Amino acid sequence: QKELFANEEIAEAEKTKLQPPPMYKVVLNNDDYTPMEFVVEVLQKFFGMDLDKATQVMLSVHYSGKGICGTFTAEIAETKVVQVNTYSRNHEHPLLCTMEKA
Ligand code: TYC
Repeated sequence: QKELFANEEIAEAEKTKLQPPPMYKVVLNNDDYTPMEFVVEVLQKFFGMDLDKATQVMLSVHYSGKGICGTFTAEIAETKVVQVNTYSRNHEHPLLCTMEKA
């Protein structure tokens, strides 16, 4: 009985296009040259993190190689990637922001 209702809901969602949009992780990649303070500034400026959260994420990228800044729909994720990479290049830092399917 339960499965029957679940299947009905899935069928209904498909019919009425209620599937959630595909989501993408926006990823910050480590490098040896970008100053830590600049990465913290980027995380605050483009991802709305407070100083503590931005510092945590920056250090996690620094020690592990990569870190997730957030998960967004395709259009928003693409915009974040372009904003971060443009801002970094304008400040002559090699900081690299990428996206991957969540
Ligand atoms: N590894 C850099 C340094 O030691 C800091 C850094 C952190 C760079 C995170 C990029 O995404 C990054 N100055």
